[in-house]
Amino acid sequence: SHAWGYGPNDGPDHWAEGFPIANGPRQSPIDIVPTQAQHDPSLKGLKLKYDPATAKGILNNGHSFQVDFTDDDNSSTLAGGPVIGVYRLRQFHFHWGSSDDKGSEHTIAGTKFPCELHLVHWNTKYPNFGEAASKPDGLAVVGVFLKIGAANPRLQKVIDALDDIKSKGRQTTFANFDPKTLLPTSLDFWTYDGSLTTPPLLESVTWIVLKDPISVSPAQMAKFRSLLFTPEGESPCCMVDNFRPPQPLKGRKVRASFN
Ligand code: BO1
Ligand code: ZN
Repeated sequence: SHAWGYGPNDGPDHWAEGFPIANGPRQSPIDIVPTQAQHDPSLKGLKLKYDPATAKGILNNGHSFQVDFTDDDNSSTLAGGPVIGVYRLRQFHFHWGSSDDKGSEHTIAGTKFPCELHLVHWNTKYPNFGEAASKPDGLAVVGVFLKIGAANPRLQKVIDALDDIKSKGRQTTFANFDPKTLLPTSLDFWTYDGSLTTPPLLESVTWIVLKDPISVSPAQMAKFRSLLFTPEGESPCCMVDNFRPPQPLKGRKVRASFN
């Protein structure tokens, strides 16, 4: 079957069996080597416009947890940066490790962070997320690293919802939340053409990886790690190490918005 996960028998090394694009030319994540990135002064500033009223729900999908947004109008959008046109926010989610020395998907010159936030947007030149997800310019994902430090009060509303979605398939309402509050002060970024980092691994993502991390405390990370990959009634398996490692660059260029 094509059931996939992060374990020894269904993890990233097995994904190509069901999803041969896993070995394609523009897979994500990658190791970003800042000295190899080219500053591109023609890149525009990122324009993020998020309406807290579009936050809808929070779901444990068995691979991560995601906060979903209504995307039936342009209330919450990304424009500028490397993209042409307007992209709508669909959801955000995280990837993290079992310990603080791993967990991010992108790495910076080999440095791993304990967690990475992904804000997932789709190009409004297509009718919906599903159609956009198969187009080369269909999706734009903003990646934000988390580093261990002070407790992040802007994460607390998300973290306090996790008790209610411990197991796979659980969901609850999540209203009135502005994801812009999760971003660092500087919107300096690297950008490259890549893919979804989970099956179906579609090569449809313009990646926008922010240079500066946000903080998360050890206690906050512990709450992420107390989620379960498993549904109620199965032997509990903690949701940790839900990241794909860096993939071959295969001649792609990474551009920087900053010097
Ligand atoms: S990621 O940001 O590259 N880690 C990523 C990976 C997979 C998805 C999204 C972002 N998957 C898609 C699912 C769709 C779902 C959509 C929005 O996320 O394939 O079925 O509708 O939640
Ligand atoms: Zn992701």
